[in-house]
Amino acid sequence: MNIFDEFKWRGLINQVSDEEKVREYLSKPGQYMYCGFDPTADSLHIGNLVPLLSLVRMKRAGHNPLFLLGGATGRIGDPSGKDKERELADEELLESRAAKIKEQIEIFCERNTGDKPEVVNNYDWTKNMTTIEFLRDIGKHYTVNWMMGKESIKGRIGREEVGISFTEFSYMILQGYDFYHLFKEYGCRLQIGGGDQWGNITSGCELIRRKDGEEGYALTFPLITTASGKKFGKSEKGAIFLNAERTSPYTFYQFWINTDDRDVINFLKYFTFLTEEEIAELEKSLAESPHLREAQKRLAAETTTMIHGQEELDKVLAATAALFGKGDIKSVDAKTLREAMEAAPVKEYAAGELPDIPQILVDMGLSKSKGQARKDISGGGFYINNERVDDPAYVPADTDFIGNEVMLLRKGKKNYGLVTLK
Ligand code: 629
Repeated sequence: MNIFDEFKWRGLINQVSDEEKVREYLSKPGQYMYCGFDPTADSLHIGNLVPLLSLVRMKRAGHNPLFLLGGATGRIGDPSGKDKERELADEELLESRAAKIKEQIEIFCERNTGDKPEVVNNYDWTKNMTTIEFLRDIGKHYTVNWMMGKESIKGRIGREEVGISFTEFSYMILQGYDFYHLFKEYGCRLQIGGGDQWGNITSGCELIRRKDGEEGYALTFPLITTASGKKFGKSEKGAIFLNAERTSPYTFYQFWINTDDRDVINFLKYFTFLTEEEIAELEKSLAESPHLREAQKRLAAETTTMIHGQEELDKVLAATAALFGKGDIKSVDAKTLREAMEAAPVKEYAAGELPDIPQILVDMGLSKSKGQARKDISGGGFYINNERVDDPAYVPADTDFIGNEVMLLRKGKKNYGLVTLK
């Protein structure tokens, strides 16, 4: 099966410059294609996942995807989809973010293809270019008229309060030049990206045609929407990042497991490597026994392994099972437990200075007074590590501290708290 047709059944095609030619291009092995990522943060987020995965799909299909880091473009700022001018980021900061994203891309690619990715940085071929070269060799091929027709520019023109600087206006020329450069250097004729990138990508097709009379192709992915109308990829606490320090594997897993029934089949197509048959099976399960949430569980497991690896998934599954009833909490990894309990109150005490349990409940705000706490405990609604403790005078043993560092308290059904030792 041509990889283009796979993209099609997955619902990943939004716009293509020339469907027949792209299909033909991809019908031969070892073709080059690229997608760019600007270092606007120190980690990619799930909004980058479709293109990132698509490059990996290309590699698994025997092609040569290039992962482009926008060292240069990150210094300028893409106006696409932005309704106002952005502040320039500090150059040193951009460098350190780019290094982190590069590492992230490498781990991701190796984990999912078994092979190192080819990462290029557009700062390498633009940093020594002179202004005169830029204006004569590249700028001359663009008419301002054509540029003004692009969505990213149109949205900012005629709005005097926001406007657009010459810097951001020039962004599409830089991205266009990248495509030209990669075409010359690798014979790369295909650039992919989200729907917001259509103008920037076709800017490169234009330059390739004007300078060399050759053809470059554009392919964009649809914007991911959710049935509820909520913006995809955002939690209450903001974007879901791929970096475990920014978004814990537990939170990442939870994000996917909470996918709406109406979205889950599409998401399996967009965000996993599962085949059409495997997804059809899950679709059947969703129709027949939605309460089992098999499709969501599979989606969450696949995406978590893809980003964080099998070992992290196992920890998350152990924590999920223990917290939702079935597993043994003592077997849960302490770090994962803390991440899972992110929203719960935490109280830290010096090792020898642990107060009695009623006092801890008061300190945590789980009970109003020590008297109330004693009643809560003897009433049978208090748990340490999910095991009922009904003696208000109970003194925690060392073994109650998971990994020697954390003890999980629960009052009632779902009022959790964590006790940690200094
Ligand atoms: C130089 C820079 C290039 C080609 C691309 C670029 C980056 C591009 C951009 N992309 C977004 C980003 O960096 O801004 N101008 O965050 C982002 N992209 C992935 C998808 C996207 C897009 O990384 O294309 O549509 C999100 O899904 O917004 O030579």
